[in-house]
Amino acid sequence: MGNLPSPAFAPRRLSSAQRKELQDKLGMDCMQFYNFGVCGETGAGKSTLVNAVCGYQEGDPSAAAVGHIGGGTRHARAYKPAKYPRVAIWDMPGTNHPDNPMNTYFSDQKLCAFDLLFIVSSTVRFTEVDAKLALRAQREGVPVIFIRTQADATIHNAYERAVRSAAVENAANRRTIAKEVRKDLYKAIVKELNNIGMANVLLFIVTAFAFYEQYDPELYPELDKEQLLDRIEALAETRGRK
Ligand SMILES: Nc1nc2c(ncn2[C@@H]2O[C@H](COP(=O)(O)OP(=O)(O)O)[C@@H](O)[C@H]2O)c(=O)[nH]1
Ligand SMILES: [Mg+2]
Repeated sequence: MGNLPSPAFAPRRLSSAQRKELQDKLGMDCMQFYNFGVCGETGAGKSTLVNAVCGYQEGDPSAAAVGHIGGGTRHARAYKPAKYPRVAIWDMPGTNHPDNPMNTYFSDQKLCAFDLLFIVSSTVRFTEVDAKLALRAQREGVPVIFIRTQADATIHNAYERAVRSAAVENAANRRTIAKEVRKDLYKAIVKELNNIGMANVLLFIVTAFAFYEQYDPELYPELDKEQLLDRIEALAETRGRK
């Protein structure tokens, strides 16, 4: 499903005055960096995913704060992973935050200036706000990729259910269950995306924990980790070319 989002050159959409304003107000460099915006509800797992992509370990002073109940990220903030020199990945405020009214979120957060938006969810359903945001982004020419994160929890639940019903006997079957869960999630989310008129967008199913070297592949299967990182790298490289 989905094609490579065309490497839209966001700066073309912006006047030099707008670029200057973005630089001055947000510290956003539209010329040298490929700016990814990570959007979604508070609690979806945006900050955790930003840290995972950047390779920040728990407690790293550079890392985005995680799990701030009720608060969450109030202002957009850029993180620059050392391994991708042209990438700025922005942890955006929750799309359901009371301080961020949904009908002005797109313009308030200057989403037009981003090269690509990730819409992150930890459930099968995307909220109305996220769906609207994605549609608006498409209309404005900003490519969107959907990410279903926290899939490890879904896999764990399915595994526990299977163990209780004696459908599995040993941990080796966890991999089989992970594959089935991924397939089911994919199917269910693609259906959802079709329902909201977003057929033909990319979807990645991930767990943030699999981005770390010390992860246990039995507990946290890789899922679409490599595909997501490859995509980030490939898109960011387009920024370096004339
Ligand atoms: N099991 C699991 N938990 C996660 C994952 N990603 C995030 N979480 C947890 O979900 C909660 C919310 O994550 P956070 O990154 O703060 O969400 P945000 O509000 O969207 O930035 C935290 O308790 C995280 O530890 C994941 O991939 N797997
Ligand atoms: Mg956050």
